[in-house]
Amino acid sequence: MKITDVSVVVTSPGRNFVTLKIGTDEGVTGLGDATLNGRELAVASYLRDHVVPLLLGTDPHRIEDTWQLLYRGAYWRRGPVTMAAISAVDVALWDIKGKVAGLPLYQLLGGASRDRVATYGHASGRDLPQLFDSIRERLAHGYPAIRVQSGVPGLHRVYATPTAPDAAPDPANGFALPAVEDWDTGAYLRHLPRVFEAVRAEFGPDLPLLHDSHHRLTPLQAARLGKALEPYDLFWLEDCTPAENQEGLRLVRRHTTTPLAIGEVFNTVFDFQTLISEQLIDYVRASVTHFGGISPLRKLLDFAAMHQIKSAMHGPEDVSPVGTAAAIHLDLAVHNFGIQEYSGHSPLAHRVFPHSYTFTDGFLHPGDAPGIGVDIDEEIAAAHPYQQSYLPVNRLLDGTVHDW
Ligand code: GCO
Ligand code: MG
Repeated sequence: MKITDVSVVVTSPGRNFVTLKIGTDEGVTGLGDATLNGRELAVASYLRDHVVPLLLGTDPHRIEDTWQLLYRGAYWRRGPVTMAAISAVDVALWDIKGKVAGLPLYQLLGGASRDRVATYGHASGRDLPQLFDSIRERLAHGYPAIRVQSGVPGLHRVYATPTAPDAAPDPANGFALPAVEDWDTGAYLRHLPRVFEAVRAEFGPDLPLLHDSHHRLTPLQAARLGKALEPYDLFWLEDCTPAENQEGLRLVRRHTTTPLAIGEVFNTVFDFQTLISEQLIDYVRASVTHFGGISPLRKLLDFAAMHQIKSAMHGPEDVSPVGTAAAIHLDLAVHNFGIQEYSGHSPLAHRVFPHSYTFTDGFLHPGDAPGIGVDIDEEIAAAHPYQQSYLPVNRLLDGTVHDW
């Protein structure tokens, strides 16, 4: 079997996605997700200009060899652009292998370890009434766990929450340039425990609640927040501090038993080496799309399993239905599954990417179509071309750039 044609489809059915399509001399094709939110065209070029020529004429069954060729053969290794490109190739080749075998991908990964995949959904509000309505709406969809994000008094644009009605016009004018959000760590640290006290009072002690600090705290501030949230028994506190400084989590761990989730921005096992070997985290947030694909992520999860650390794959809307499907197959198969983030996609995105996975009452299942079970409607995709779009940037009240 030989790879005979490879194409990169950049489309924007409501938001930008980059999809790799690999065709073979036996007519079997495979898809992979190469979407890197805000830097999509860099990955599309990395694939088109540097990877595609290396794939043509090769055997699509040699997944591990191709992965090692693309990782080591580039000389310059790691990084989000490189690893998103390699991920797309890896998943497309697993898709082909499943189709040739006539088996859904999870069967090639050892078969099902569970009947269905538990998810968590996003709830947010500028204030408590709005937040409570959002939690109720997620619960109505059946989500067994809820991520809670809140506005902060005095701030106008805060990550993952509605913009304040009295916010000044956005100088970025939509997403053509990065929107500028504002931040005050002290106000956030004082406010958040009160939010979770109110949420627990309203929704009771049992509902699994998650929160994402989105890389914004120092290790000491993260330790303080983790300790302050202990009475509210969070399922996890995510990205509590920029974890490139893996050793910084030692300080957090010394002060709090609030479970910690880290790693959506990481793309190789080395980014997790200390975090996992020293038991500094409880959940690995790496996604198939950004970590180099199925092949390396299953190895990472085996490493994590040695330390009773579980999976929690990144799954917002900017992981495409192709990347989502690949994740759900791995979720179903691995033993140390924790939870799957699932924001869903627009109806138009579902038309561009018809798929066999299902979302029912808060749980996902990949379906039993051969491979990853996703197709791409290139005609609809072509009707929705790429739109320049950036992630926001974050500034402190004195104007200093801060982690977003
Ligand atoms: C999450 C993430 C997202 C990211 C986004 C970046 O926990 O889902 O933090 O909100 O910010 O995916 O593209
Ligand atoms: Mg996050």
